[in-house]
Amino acid sequence: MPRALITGIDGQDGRYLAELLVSRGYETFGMIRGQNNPRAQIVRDETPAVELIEGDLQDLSSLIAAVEYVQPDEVYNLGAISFVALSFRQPELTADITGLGVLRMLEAIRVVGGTQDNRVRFYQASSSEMFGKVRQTPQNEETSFHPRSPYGAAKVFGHYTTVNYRESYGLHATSGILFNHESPRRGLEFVTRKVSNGVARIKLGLQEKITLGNLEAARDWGFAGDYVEAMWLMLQQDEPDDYVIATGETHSVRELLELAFAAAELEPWENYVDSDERFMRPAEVDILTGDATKARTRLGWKPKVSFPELVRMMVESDLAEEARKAR
Ligand code: F7E
Repeated sequence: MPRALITGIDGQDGRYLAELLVSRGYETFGMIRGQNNPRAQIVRDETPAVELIEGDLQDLSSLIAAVEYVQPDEVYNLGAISFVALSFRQPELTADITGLGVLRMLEAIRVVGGTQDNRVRFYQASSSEMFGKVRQTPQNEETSFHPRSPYGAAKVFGHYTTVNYRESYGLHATSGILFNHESPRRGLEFVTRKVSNGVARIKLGLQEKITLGNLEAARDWGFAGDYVEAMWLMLQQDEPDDYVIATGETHSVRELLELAFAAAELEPWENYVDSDERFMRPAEVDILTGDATKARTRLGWKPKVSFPELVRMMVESDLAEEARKAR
């Protein structure tokens, strides 16, 4: 039975990836931080076969202990401060967890001997936020980085550190540069879920308006369930590499609003949405479009869920969930 260790198992991607690995016969371990972390219960309920272990990306000795205990064939490093807006308010914490955390995880693997004969395969959750103020469109694996937030800068550090461990120690270290990916499991702080949840609550008479920031921002939004499949495929390759994972389609926050309100038959959306400075960022990533040709040709990966399907899935899920809570 192959053995996998996932950091950030209690996040959106960790939960989808845990389900995928368990269904493929992996003995799956998930790292949980903090004392009595309430999110651990969600993972236990969804994937009882997963063994949860304590550990923290800020604490190298805990990572060494985790790698020693699990003896993993594959490590997926998904743990991070992942909310870009928060990274402006807590830049040092973001650099420490999202950036240095990658270095610590790689060191733990090296110290425990995982670099010998490529014994451990490592996946780093890199991000399209590294492209930031984009140098070319669409963005692929060769596009230069220009991060626009402490989060983006920390991800660039993590990305190059992963490449460096591949080149220095021959570690099977792969970096997946994933564009935005969403689902009903997305945190309420991210724009897609803030909108789908707000639409559901307005429909049910629980809320009057949604207050957002920059409505002109545009993203290449895919479905998280499709994207964890790409992570797994990357680690099944003989050689480690970097891969962009994206749909190749870009939509604005306005288009998201149009589709989400239409899915609940609330129109026009302008009646229910405000924009407020509070939700603007000191520097913004205006538009992202990914070119996943390499993933398509080498991994045989392509997204299955379209943007309208994704938005409908999220609104329907929030409608059901909010109605259940209101009963
Ligand atoms: O913002 C704009 C906001 O917070 C998307 C993370 O998973 O994807 C995510 O980062 C856009 C931005 O995601 C609101 O200004 C407008 O332009 O949903 P988001 P993100 O910043 O793109 C990348 C790939 C990651 O790696 C990150 O970890 O929407 N926007 N009004 C708003 N965004 C939020 N959150 N809230 C608003 O009210």
